[in-house]
Amino acid sequence: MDEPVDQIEEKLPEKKPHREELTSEQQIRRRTLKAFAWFGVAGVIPYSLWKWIKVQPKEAGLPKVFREVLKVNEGVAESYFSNANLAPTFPKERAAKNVRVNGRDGLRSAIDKDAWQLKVEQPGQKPLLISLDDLKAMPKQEIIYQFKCIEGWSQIQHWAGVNFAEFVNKYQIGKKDGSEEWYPYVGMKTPDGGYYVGIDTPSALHPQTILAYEMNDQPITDPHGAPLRLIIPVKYGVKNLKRIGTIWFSDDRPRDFWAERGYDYHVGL
Ligand SMILES: Nc1nc2c(c(=O)[nH]1)N[C@H]1C(S)=C(S)[C@@H](COP(=O)(O)O)O[C@H]1N2
Ligand SMILES: [Mo]
Repeated sequence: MDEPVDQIEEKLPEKKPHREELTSEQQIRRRTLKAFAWFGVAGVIPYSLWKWIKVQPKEAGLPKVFREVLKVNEGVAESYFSNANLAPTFPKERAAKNVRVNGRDGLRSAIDKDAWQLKVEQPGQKPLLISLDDLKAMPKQEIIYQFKCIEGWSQIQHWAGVNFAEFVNKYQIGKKDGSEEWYPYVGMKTPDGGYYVGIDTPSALHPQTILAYEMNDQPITDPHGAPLRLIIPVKYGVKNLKRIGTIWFSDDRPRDFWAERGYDYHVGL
């Protein structure tokens, strides 16, 4: 469902009117396309990303994410930048059949997958418990992309699950009580606490971040993190936590298994 940029442009009026004559929707569209051009993102804006941009809060008529991106250009700050970049995707045939397994921390004890529930915590609020069926009832998003481990291997893999930004939107989590302000960090850990990661919220909200329950069109197997794992293409493998037990939002940087062992905290691509 990719909508090429020139198709978007075709929908603009033939004769280019002055800015004052453009509707605000058209202006946002133009400025958004310009913001993309700034970063040299070539050719195509996937339709899913376009939809995502349109629902972002606006600041001075420009979706906030691009306002933030432009601030980066102005030399101010930082990681919303990654939201303008999409990991390249591949046709299904390219996906590996024998998916590599790496890392069993937090997976060594058995879990009862039928009893499993995702716990979501947020400061000052009662934890939410969400079942796999609740997640499966949401729209399914697939991705076939090159998964990269910091140890030097990579593989084209096929995952599917729930878009993380849609998930937080549905459950109305991630923002500080009664405000539009996001908690800066998301933490995730296995049910036994044996593996844990911290992620900056903008990366978690990147349109390709998924809470995955399928690999190669099948339920995820135990060594790959059944019943639910994180797939976050803007980060190296280490952040793609398998067997999620708890997700929480916080002001403080959550503990991170590999950061505690000397890796860079953000390990972004
Ligand atoms: N629970 C848990 N998740 C984890 C790990 C781990 O040891 N335990 N290893 C990480 C690392 S380093 C990588 S490269 C990927 C590997 O995912 P895979 O086994 O599905 O290839 O999982 C990540 N998530
Ligand atoms: Mo890894």
